[in-house]
Amino acid sequence: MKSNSQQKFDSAFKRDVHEGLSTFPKFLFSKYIYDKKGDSLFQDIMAMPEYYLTGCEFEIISNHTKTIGELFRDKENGLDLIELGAGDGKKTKVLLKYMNENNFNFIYKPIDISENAVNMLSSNLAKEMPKLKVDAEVGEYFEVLENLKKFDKRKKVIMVLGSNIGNLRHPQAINFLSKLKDSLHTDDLLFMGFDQKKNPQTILDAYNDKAGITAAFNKNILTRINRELGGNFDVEKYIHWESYNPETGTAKSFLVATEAMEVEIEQIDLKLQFDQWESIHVEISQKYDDKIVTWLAQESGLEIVTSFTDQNEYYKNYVFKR
Ligand code: AVI
Repeated sequence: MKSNSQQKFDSAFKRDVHEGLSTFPKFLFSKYIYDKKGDSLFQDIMAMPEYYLTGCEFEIISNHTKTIGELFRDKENGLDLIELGAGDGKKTKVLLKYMNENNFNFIYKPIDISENAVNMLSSNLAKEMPKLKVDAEVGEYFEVLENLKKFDKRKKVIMVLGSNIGNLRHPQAINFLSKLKDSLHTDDLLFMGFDQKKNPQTILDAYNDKAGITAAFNKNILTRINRELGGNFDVEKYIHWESYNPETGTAKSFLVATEAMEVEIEQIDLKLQFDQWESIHVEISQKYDDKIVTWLAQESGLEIVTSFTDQNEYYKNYVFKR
């Protein structure tokens, strides 16, 4: 077998899995949870009573539809409404409906890494709002950001909902926000959801539901490695473990080996040894407050225009400009 540095992989998935599992402590990137099964488990998570994020953002958008919509409006040339990580579009539809009914001249451009999600959303919108102009795209955020440059002709509003930014560490989040800033012109806006710091128990419950849906969601990454990379993880022998640090606002999820095990992943030529209780770090879900968001904005060259919150102040949507 070649040494790590000499090994060449024909996909980012192979390279990342090899790197993450050859390192100590072991880690995997949460974006790889999302295959067809992962998408469907995430839909189930969003419908769980413990996962308050979706309901809070829906409440915010529903209670402030007009104010948000009118911030987006451009009377002269219309606008392009670009949504990164659109998912099922449930929350966005409230805004789309308002904009449609109030004669906004706009194109809705949903972008998601999941082809499945994009196809479902497009056919859904075609049925529910036949007059809406939709131009959907499948892709990774950063690749798509490059393509955004072609939307330079008129006002552009970029939306990133669901506190998706929370799955990035602060340096990556600043990098992401900076790239978004680079694609904004003076009148363009960025509308983004940030889950807020709150009672740590509420956060732990959201990521550690009793029905075990979040556990199944995280373990899906091992199932995917087994299926796509010829791995032999005994998935049942790992438990899902959630932690939340109220000082930093970081929720972290781990998969923990309940016994010492050997694992082989054929396609990346990797033999692994797990000690009993050894962990794989799978995901971070960062929680924010105004101080952190203000700092992130400053570091990225963005200015906060305004923000909207729900009754419990669990969640906030911020509007930024460059
Ligand atoms: C997509 N992302 C913002 C979710 C979150 O809250 O971090 C993913 C998730 N992981 C477990 N539950 C939900």
